[in-house]
Amino acid sequence: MGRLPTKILLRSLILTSLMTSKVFLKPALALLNVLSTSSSPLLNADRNTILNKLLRWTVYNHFCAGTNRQEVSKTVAQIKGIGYQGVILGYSREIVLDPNEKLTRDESGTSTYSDKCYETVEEWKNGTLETLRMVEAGDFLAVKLTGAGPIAVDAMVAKRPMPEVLVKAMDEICSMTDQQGSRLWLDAEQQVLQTGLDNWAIEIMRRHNKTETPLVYNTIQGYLKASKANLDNHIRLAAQEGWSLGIKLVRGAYIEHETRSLIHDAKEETDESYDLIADTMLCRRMPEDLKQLKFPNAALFLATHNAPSAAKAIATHQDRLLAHKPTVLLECGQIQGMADELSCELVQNYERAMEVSSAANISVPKAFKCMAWGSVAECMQYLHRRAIENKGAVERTQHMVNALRQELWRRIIG
Ligand SMILES: Cc1cc2nc3c(=O)[nH]c(=O)nc-3n(C[C@H](O)[C@H](O)[C@H](O)COP(=O)(O)OP(=O)(O)OC[C@H]3O[C@@H](n4cnc5c(N)ncnc54)[C@H](O)[C@@H]3O)c2cc1C
Ligand SMILES: *[C@@H]1O[C@H](CO)[C@@H](O)[C@H](O)[C@H]1NC(C)=O
Ligand SMILES: *[C@@H]1O[C@H](CO)[C@@H](O)[C@H](O)[C@H]1NC(C)=O
Ligand SMILES: CC(=O)N[C@H]1CO[C@H](CO)[C@@H](O)[C@@H]1O
Repeated sequence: MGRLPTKILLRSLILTSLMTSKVFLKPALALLNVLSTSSSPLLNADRNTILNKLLRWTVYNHFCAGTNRQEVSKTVAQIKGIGYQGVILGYSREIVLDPNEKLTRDESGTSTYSDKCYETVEEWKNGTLETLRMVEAGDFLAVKLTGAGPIAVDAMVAKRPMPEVLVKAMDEICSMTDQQGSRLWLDAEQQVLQTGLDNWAIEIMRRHNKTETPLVYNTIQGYLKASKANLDNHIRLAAQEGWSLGIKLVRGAYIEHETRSLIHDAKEETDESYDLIADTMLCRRMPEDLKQLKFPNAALFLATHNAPSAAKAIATHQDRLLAHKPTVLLECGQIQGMADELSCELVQNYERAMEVSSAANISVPKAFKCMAWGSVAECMQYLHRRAIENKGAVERTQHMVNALRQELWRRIIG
């Protein structure tokens, strides 16, 4: 952690320490919940300047990349200065439409989406393209398809094919991303949306698979009982149809809002599921009934703060490379403001490996930091989710505090 600027180190230490305290976390979570759902102007962080400043100095600056292009560029430069090989940037804005504005009736009396709904798709596309321009070649764009509003959400829930207006928007986003030398991933959502979203993600990968390394990644949530079968389905389609498969693997962030029976009963089972999916990709294992097919071109992005999971996957990847066995491209990433001790270790391992080897056959994965941008009010939902996540990982948060403390002490005496 010697790489972190002292200012960031201090802010992280204070905030992360507070987050290990139940006395602080409980009211803070309640407050964030109110702030992220209230429609009162007084509680709107973009209108109430005192609230805005307060949030910025505390949680916002710790977890978010900035409110405009200038601020985001500064954060991205700082992150890369620490040594990360790249960033993943997402736009936090979630457009909420007045239900009365959603539908209009045409002459025949059938209701269709209003112009406002189509404008929302365009606004979302513009915001996503603006986000893309804030990152560089080698970086990722995080795309949240639900941000496109009711036209997207309704079709996703009903598991209908992607509406034409969205297909066009995604084609434009994908081709701009490709031109820039970046890649993109689709964030995973709750189950009511995810089946539809998986189908769309497959459709998008099918259309934009042109290169050996995928341009588009879909997210698989290891906490779901059906996640391995879902992965196998992705592998089967990619192998049969000849497109390259990008998988971003997470455990899953919606346990508190999800139908509990869909999720593994115990944390240990989620851990096993996560490691099995990573292993399947890294060892290029075809599903049992498709052994005659060749494993598709594929890449794995390991999105986790769990050190044992990261260590296992990295070891498997390395063993295979050293034994000259085929594997897939592996990269790792953590969220800004979280698990810095793991991130810094990954960065250091990468740099050490670079010293003795060339980039062409380096056997250590690149390390990324994932962040969101948007106005303070726009980021409240995102911040609320981060706080919930910290509540569920007090032990690891304590681990991060210890590492930060040690580093601060080293600087004081050294
Ligand atoms: C770069 C990045 C991108 C991400 N993008 C997304 C995304 O698009 N969609 C999304 O949903 N999440 C996303 N996440 C969040 C992720 O799903 C996890 O919530 C978070 O990373 C914590 O899991 P962990 O792997 O770090 O490990 P840990 O902290 O070891 O695991 C915590 C996770 O285990 C699972 N779990 C906890 N208790 C139980 C239990 N009793 N039974 C079963 N399972 C349990 C839950 O999934 C919980 O989040 C992302 C995370 C990262 C780092
Ligand atoms: C989106 O961007 C285009 C081109 O910059 C602009 O003409 C259009 O007005 C924007 N639309 C919305 C809804 O912001
Ligand atoms: C790196 O690759 C080159 C050729 O591709 C090979 O000759 C060399 O042995 C490799 N180095 C390591 C450390 O694997
Ligand atoms: C279905 C499809 O378009 N498949 C193409 C995917 O890309 C490879 C090249 O990487 C082509 O050979 C396939 O025809």
